[in-house]
Parts: sequence; C-alpha cells; structure tokens
Amino acid sequence: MPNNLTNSTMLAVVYARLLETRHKQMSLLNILEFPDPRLRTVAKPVTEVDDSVRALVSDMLETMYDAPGIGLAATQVNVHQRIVVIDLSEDASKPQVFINPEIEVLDDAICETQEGCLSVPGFYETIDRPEHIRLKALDQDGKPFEMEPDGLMAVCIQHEIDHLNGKLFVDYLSAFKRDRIKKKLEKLQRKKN
Ligand code: K1U
Ligand code: ZN
Repeated sequence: MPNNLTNSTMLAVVYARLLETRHKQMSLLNILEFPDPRLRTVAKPVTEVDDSVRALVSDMLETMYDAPGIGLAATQVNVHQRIVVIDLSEDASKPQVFINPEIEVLDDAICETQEGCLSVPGFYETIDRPEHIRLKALDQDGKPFEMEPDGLMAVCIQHEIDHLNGKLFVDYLSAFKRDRIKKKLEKLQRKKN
C-alpha cells in the first residue's frame, strides 16, 4: 500500500479488501437440478491450475457445505471443467480437491450404496459400483497425486466423475423409476418458479 495515504484512506482500503475477501468466501453457486439438459454436458480437462480454478474450488466447497453435501462436481454448478470437491468429515475439516480425476477399476468387487445427489434433491437409491479403484488427479496446486480409495470415498468419486461425463445416478435406474423421479422434480420446479 502506498505510504502517502491518510490513516482513514488506509483503513478504508483495508476494510474494502476485508469485505472483498469475506464476499469471496461466501460465494454460493446455483446447483442445476435434474432434468436440466446442462447436466448432460461432458466437461473439458483443466489445462492450467491457476487462481481462477482455485477461486472456483473455494466457491464449490462453500456451495457443497451449504447444501449440505459430501461432494460436488463443477458440472452441477454449470461450469464444464473437470473439477470435483469432496469432504467426508463430519465437521467440514477435510476438503479434498480433484482436478482432471481419472480412475482405473482394480478388480471385480462391487459395493452397493444408497446414493443421493444434490442435483436430484430428495431421492436416494441403491446403486452398484466397483469397490476397488485407483484414482489419479491433480491437487489445487496442480500437483499430481494417486490414491486407492475404498468405501464411501470410492463411491463418491465415481459419482462425481459421472457428473463430469454428463451422467447421473438416476441413469442406473429403470426407465420407469427415472421417469417417476423426473416428473416429481419437474412438478416441484414448476411450483418454485
Ligand atoms: O454429487 C452430488 O450430488 C453430491 C452427493 C454425493 C454423494 C452422496 C452419496 C453417495 C454418493 C455421492 C451428496 O452429497 S448427496 C447428500 C448427502 O449424501 C449428504 C448430505 C448431508 C450429510 C451427509 C450426506
Ligand atoms: Zn450428484
């Protein structure tokens, strides 16, 4: 900050920066809901992990905690880049960021989990997915990492990568069940608008 400013001008500048920071920390994004066709967009790989990507990650985390949810893919907030956030802790203390995530299925084991989706609010269904996977991604500094998640983390990252590919958990259900969910959500959306 230039040193020829008066105290009150400096205070005003500091206050404005504080407000800006606070505002940035509180940016809640709109979550698209099924059957919005934008949820079917295939997201593009991130080419550079820069400050704009980190700002989006921060807004996605705020949005996920506010919802509340345990995961969120950029597709769900109408940003079509391959970015996912997950936090499985009970106190929002373990945010994890996955940029350009890729998985490899390690064996034939399948796990059955009751899944929900912030883009399909109010509906929970049992879905089968591979249990053992290897995951490769970039962190929020653009550094590559690998892990072999299991349990809920393995399920959640597969659910989020499906979002990046334009796929929803309702696509694993029968056409009858999916259509019933679609009609119920459309009715609720008409009431809201
Ligand atoms: O991607 C999303 O829509 C988020 C989704 C992730 C998910 C949940 C369960 C199985 C697979 C993937 C959710 O977070 S739904 C909400 C939810 O599960 C939850 C909400 C509050 C507390 C605990 C869980
Ligand atoms: Zn979802």
